[in-house]
Amino acid sequence: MKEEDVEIAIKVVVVGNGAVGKSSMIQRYCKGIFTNDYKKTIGVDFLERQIEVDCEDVRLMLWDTAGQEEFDAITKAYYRGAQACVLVFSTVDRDSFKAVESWKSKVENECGTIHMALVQNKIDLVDEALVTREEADDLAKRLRLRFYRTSVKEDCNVSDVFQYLARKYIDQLNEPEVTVNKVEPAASCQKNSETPTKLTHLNKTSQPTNNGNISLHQPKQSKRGKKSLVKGCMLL
Ligand SMILES: Nc1nc2c(ncn2[C@@H]2O[C@H](COP(=O)(O)OP(=O)(O)O)[C@@H](O)[C@H]2O)c(=O)[nH]1
Ligand SMILES: [Mg+2]
Repeated sequence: MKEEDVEIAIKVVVVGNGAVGKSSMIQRYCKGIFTNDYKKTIGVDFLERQIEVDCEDVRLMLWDTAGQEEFDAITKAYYRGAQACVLVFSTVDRDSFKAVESWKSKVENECGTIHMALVQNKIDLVDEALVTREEADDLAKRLRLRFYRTSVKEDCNVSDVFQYLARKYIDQLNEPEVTVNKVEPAASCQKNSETPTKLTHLNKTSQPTNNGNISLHQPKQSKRGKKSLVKGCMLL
C-alpha cells in the first residue's frame, strides 16, 4: 500500500562557463557516473535525486544549461523558478573563474536572491591550476558564498554542495515556525538532527515565482524506502 505524502522539491540550477564540469556534476550526483568524453549537453532539462534532510524527503531537481551557456535568452528560461544555484568554475580555466560574478548576476536578475554555493571543480588537476587557492577564497568571501572545492572525476565533495543547498532551503522553510512546532528528531535520523524543527506547512502547494523565494511544494506519492538513485553515494 502506498502512503500519500507531500514532498519538498527544490529546483537547483548549475551555472558557469562551458566545460567547467556542470553536466558531469549533475550526472555524477544523480546517476553516479563520470565520463571523460566531452559531449555538449543537448536537450537535457534536468536530472533529479531524492535525499533526506531532517527526516523529510527532499527532491532535488538539477537543471543543466544544455550546453548553451552562450545564449542568454535560452538559459534565462532554465533559471526561472530556481530556488538554489551552484556557481561553478574550473581549476584549469581562468576565464571561468573571472566569469563567476557575471553568472551570479544573471541568475539573480532572473530569480532574485536565492541560496548559492561557489564551486571550484577539477581539483584533481591542481598541478595545472590557473587559479590560486587564495584568490578563490577571496572571491567566495567577497560574494559571501559558501565555497566548495570538488572533483567530479574523483567524486570528491560533490554531494556536500547539494546537501548544503538543501539544508539552507529547509532552514528557510522552518524559519517562521522555529518556536512553534519543535519536535524531537526521530532516533533514526540523529545525523540530521541539528535543526529539530518539524515542517508543518507541507500540505500547501505553491508555485515558484520568478524571484525564486517561494517554495515549490508538490504533493506526491511518498518515495520512502527508495531515497536515492545512487546507492554508493548515499548522503545520509
Ligand atoms: N579532470 C577532471 N575533468 C573533469 C571534471 N569534471 C568534469 N571534467 C571533464 O571536463 C569536461 C567538460 O565537462 P562537462 O560536464 O561537459 O562541462 P560543462 O560544459 O560545464 O557541462 C569533460 O571532459 C569532463 O569529463 C573533474 O572534476 N576533473
Ligand atoms: Mg554541459
